[in-house]
Amino acid sequence: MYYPLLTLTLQQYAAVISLSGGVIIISLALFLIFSAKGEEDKYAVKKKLYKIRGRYFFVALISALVLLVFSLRLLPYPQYQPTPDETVRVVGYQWGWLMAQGASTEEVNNFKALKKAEELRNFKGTNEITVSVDKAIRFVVTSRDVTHNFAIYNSKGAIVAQTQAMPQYHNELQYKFTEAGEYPIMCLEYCGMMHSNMLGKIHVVVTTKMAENVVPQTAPQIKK
Ligand SMILES: [Cu+2]
Repeated sequence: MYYPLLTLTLQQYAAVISLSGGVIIISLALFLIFSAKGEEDKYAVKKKLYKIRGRYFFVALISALVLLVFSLRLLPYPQYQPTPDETVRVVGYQWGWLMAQGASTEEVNNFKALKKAEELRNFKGTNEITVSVDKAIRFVVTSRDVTHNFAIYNSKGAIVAQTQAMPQYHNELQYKFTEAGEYPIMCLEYCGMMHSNMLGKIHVVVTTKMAENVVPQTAPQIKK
């Protein structure tokens, strides 16, 4: 059995929910307009509406709060995420991306302390990196010049995660790639003539667990 609703992305869910909400509100308005009979009913309709509003306000408020608590956990903000397996430093510039992996905690902290454009001049990185599938990757993103937006797309062209790349500021974005493949990076904030040339790529690969799982072996003890 195929259930199309279960295969939607988060963005498609949001679209379905807002579309349904819109349809409900418009239907309600149309129903009230057409069920009202002339001038004397205007106040009756108003009264009816106020009654509905009063009754459902708290229901709506509580639903919104519950949804907020649940949806916040889906956001890629670091404070809602577990400790990352890897941190990638990212610098956006007109017009490209520089990504660097393998920094120590100290190096990442030093990177976060860089504020001026000239301090970022010597930052070395590439616009293509390779990461492992199912690892929590934290991107620490800044810009050398103007505001950009670091957006990661999947192979189907849907955004999987994004954050602004702002000068003098570091945004942190955490994401776990659950599928191997190639994830293009594009700039999502118009930043000048060559904006569309701000491309990059993240190769997500399945690493053989061999190397990690090798337990140092000791020779068996022979009992005398
Ligand atoms: Cu840009």
